[in-house]
Amino acid sequence: MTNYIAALVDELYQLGVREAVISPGSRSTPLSVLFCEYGFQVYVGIDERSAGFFALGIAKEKERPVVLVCSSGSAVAHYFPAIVEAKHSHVPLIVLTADRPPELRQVGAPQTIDQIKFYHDYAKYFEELALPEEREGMYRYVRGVMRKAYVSSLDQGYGVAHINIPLREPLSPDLDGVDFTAGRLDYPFAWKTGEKGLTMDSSVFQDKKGIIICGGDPYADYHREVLELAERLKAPLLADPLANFRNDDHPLIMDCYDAFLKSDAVKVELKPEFIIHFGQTPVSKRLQNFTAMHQDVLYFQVNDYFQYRDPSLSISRYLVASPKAFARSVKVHNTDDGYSGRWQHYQARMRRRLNLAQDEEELFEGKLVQKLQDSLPEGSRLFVANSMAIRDVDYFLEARRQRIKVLGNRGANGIDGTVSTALGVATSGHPTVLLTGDLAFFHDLNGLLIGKNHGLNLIIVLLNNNGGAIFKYLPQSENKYFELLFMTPHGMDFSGLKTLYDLTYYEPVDYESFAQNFQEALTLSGVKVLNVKIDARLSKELHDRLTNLD
Ligand SMILES: Cc1ncc(C[n+]2csc(CCOP(=O)(O)OP(=O)(O)O)c2C)c(N)n1
Repeated sequence: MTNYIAALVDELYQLGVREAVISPGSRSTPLSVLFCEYGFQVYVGIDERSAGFFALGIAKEKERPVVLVCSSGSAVAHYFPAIVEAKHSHVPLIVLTADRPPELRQVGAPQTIDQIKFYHDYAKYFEELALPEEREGMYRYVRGVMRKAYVSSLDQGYGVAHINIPLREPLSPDLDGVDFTAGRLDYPFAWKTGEKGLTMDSSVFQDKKGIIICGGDPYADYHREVLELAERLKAPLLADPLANFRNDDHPLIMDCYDAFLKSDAVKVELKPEFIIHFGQTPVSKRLQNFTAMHQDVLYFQVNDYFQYRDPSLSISRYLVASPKAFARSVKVHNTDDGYSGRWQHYQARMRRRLNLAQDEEELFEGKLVQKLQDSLPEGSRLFVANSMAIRDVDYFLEARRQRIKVLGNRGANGIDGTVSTALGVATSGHPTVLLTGDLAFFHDLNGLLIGKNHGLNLIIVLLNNNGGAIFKYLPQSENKYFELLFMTPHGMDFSGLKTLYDLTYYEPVDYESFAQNFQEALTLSGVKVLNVKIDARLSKELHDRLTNLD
């Protein structure tokens, strides 16, 4: 527990917090002792109500967040008046409340109340910490939580961040063995907003190898500026399918990195010195593994507002700034040192391999995505369901000069609401296609009624592998209950939808009939379903073969 809490304390100091106002108690022992040991300016207030207002006064004067630390139970409640004032007068506070571990909750343990989201909307940010664990990943995790608390207390109007901290006995930290550097990144996290973000010293990019990651963003208005930035920096631009950078065949645009970053040797060879990330967390899990592997890299995230997206626990700089303005503000021009060429080499090799899908005669998702890309009219919307559909688009939708918009629900990555969201997109009047697996489709069959009642035009390409085939790629595939609990085959005959929802229904049996049905569907109004039956076993084999470097 000692170094976990030490990392928390150190991170707050690195961020610029200097004062901690502590009220006495047992459960908060590791926090209070380690704030003292670190050398924070510690003040002690016995009554938490006064302590809260005292911290408020410091924060008003210093214009930086002040930490409050208290024990569990009613102590937490006494901060409330100061927190109310902090919310209404916009003063930054970081409130750390110690709590009992889960096994001591709701069992009549002393000094135990429900502290979860205790301050309701009076706190701008709440998070419950995990119980302390002494390992590197957890040190980085706890530092990440402190960053979110710190930035939340300052971003878009100052206010209160509340972190509830469960702690298990023994509670005394080991002061002989404490290491405050546990989990530190090579570059301490820094956060800049507005003007400051745009006037940062961009020489950090000068003559450095870097990559630009563009995650999904349905409202992105910065394609040109970011591509020009990539050109100036000679940085490969890793384009998530939902980022819509794949409407261009620019040589710096990478569109199949998920496949070639499978190789550890390639991950090592392509190590960058900086990363600039716009948009959401990319679909690619391997890209996350890549950033997690290179945590000593200067990793910038740039967004209009603070939304910490760091599942690989490696971000070192957060800039709250418009991506467009930020991209323009970086004036550095790098010379080509061959780094982007290495990416282009793997990109070309991988794309050649993925294109072998075109030789397949059996119906396979990869080739269907390629066929779909060839057939989508200009201006189309392609709404892609979660699970394998979005992964197949990530692999097989190549960057080319085209004007289509790819959308998906990657906020919570659910397989729910897929049909309804696609129908919502279709109200735009643009040709709209939904690419979905069968479980995601089934999950939202009800949604079809809105399409019928409102006369909406939507083509649904149903990749029907009779269940949740994504689980074939996961360790669950070895489980003896695999079919029952994960694959969940349903054997449903979707042709009944024809009469149920008065829609047009096709069952293409090969690529030729798929192309014909699709072309016809483009000319018809209403909802059209192309139920493409796929052999999940063969598909897995093809994925394994085609999405690996030869
Ligand atoms: C609402 C919701 N429930 C459960 C899940 C977990 N889940 C993720 S993928 C998946 C299977 C999806 O199957 P399908 O849509 O047929 O696509 P496939 O895996 O076959 O490509 C499930 C159940 C989820 N993401 N969202």
